[in-house]
Amino acid sequence: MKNIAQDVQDFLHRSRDSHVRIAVTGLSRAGKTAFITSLVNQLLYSATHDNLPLLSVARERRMIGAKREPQTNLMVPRFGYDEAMSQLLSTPPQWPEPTRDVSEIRLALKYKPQKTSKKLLGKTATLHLDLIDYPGEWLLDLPLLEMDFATWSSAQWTLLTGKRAELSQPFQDAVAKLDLDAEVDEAALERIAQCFTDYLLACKTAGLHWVQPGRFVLPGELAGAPVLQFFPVTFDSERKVIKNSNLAVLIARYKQYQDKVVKAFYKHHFATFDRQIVLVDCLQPLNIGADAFFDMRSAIEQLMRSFRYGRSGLLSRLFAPKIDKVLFAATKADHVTPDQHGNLVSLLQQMVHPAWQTAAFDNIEMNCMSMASVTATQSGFIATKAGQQAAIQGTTLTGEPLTLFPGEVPKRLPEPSYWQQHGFEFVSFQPLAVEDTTPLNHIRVDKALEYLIGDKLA
Ligand SMILES: Nc1nc2c(ncn2[C@@H]2O[C@H](COP(=O)(O)OP(=O)(O)OP(=O)(O)O)[C@@H](O)[C@H]2O)c(=O)[nH]1
Ligand SMILES: [Mg+2]
Repeated sequence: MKNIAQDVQDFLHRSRDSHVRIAVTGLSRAGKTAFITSLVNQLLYSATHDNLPLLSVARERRMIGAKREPQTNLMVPRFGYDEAMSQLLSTPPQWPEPTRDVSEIRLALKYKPQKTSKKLLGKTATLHLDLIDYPGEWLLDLPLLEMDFATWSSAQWTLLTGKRAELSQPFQDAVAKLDLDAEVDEAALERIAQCFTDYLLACKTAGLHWVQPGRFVLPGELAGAPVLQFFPVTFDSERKVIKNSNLAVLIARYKQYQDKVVKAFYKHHFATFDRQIVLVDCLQPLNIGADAFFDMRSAIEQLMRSFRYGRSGLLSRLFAPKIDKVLFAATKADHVTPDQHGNLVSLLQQMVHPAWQTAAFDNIEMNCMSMASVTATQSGFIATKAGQQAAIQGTTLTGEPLTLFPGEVPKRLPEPSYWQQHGFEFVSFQPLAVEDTTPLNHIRVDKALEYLIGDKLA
C-alpha cells in the first residue's frame, strides 16, 4: 500500500512538472519489455555517450545523469532490468523473456533546466519517470469492462467463424452439454473453462491477437482460481436466471472478474498516467497472413476505443487520468530496410486512424513514428543483376548469418491480392551484440523520448 506521505510527495512532484508516468501499451509481443529496457539503458548512458541525439536535453549537453530509484508502490515487483540486460548481453545475445506479471520501474533524471521558472528553484532539476510493464494479454480485458455477461458472451460467440470455429470445436461441444438452469456443477464449469482456455491458447499460436479474457492465457497469481472459471454461453438476455444455477455462477464470476481483476489492474496501474506510448508490431502479422493482420487491427481498434481519452471515455469515467499526449510507434523497424520506414509509418497511421480521430477531437496531441528499441540488424546494400539493392543483415535465432531484402511494406491496409503474392518475409534475428560499457543499439528511441518527455526536461 502506498503511504500517504509518499502520495503527497508524488502529488507535489507532479504539480511541479517533475514527475511523469508513462503508460507503455501494446498487445503481446509488441515489444514493451524491449522498449522499457532500452529506454532505461539509453537514459542511464545519456550523460556519458552520444546515444540520444534527437533528445534535446542530451544533445544540448544538459543531461547530468540518470539513476534508478526505489519505486513508491511497494506492492508491485520491480521491473527486471538487470535480468533483461543480462540476456541481451549474453553470448549469443538473447531477447528478454515474455512478461508474465506486472512490474514497475522509476528513474530519476537530473538535468540543467533552461526554463527560467525551473532555474529559480536551483541550478539542476530532477524529473522522476515511472514506467510499468505487464503482459500484453491483460490489456485486452479493458473493453470487457463495458460489457455485461450477456453482451460479452454474444460478442465471443459471434467471433467463432473461420479459423476460430475450427479451433473452438472442442469447447463448443463441451458447452453444448451444459444445462444452464441446473444446479451449479463446479467440476463441469472448471472443465469447460479449461476447454475455453485451450481454445484461446490455440488462437495465440495461430497468430490471432484478440484473445479474451487475457488472464486465462496468462493467469499470473490467479492460476486455478474460480474467478477464472467462466466462459461465454449463448442465452437470451431476458432469460430468468435461477439462483445457484450454472448460469447464475457464470454471471457472478464474470462480474467478479470485471471488478476484482480487470478494474483493479487498471486502477492500480493506469489511473494516473500522463502520457502514453502505444507500440504496434505491424510486421509480424503482415508475415503471417490476412487473418492475423486484420485480427490485430481490430484488437487495436477495440482497445483504443476503450482507451478513449476524452471525458466520455471509459478510463476517464473510472479514474480520470490526465493524459495530454499519445505516441503510436511501429516497433521492430530494423526488420525492414530504411527506405521502407516511411511506408511503415503510413501503414501504422491507417491502422490507428479511428483512435487518432477521437483523440484529436479531444485535443490530445498525437504522433506516429517507427522505431527499433534494440536493433538486431544492420542495413546496407547488396549488388544484384538489377543494380544495388537495399538489404538488412543479421544473425538468425539459430545462429546463421543472413542478408536479405525482406520486402516492401504496404503503405495502406493490404488488398486481398497482397496476401496471394506473399509480399513480406519476417525473420527473427538475435539482438546485435554490445559491450556492457556501451548503450544498446536503437533506432529513434531518442525521438520517442523527445516526444514523450522532451518538454518536461526543458
Ligand atoms: N528486431 C527487433 N526485434 C524486436 C525489437 N523489440 C522486440 N523485438 C522482438 O519482439 C519480441 C517481443 O518483444 P517483447 O519486448 O518481449 O514484447 P512484449 O510487448 O513485452 O511482449 P509480452 O511481454 O508478451 O506482452 C522479442 O522477443 C524480439 O524477438 C526490436 O526493436 N527489434
Ligand atoms: Mg513483455
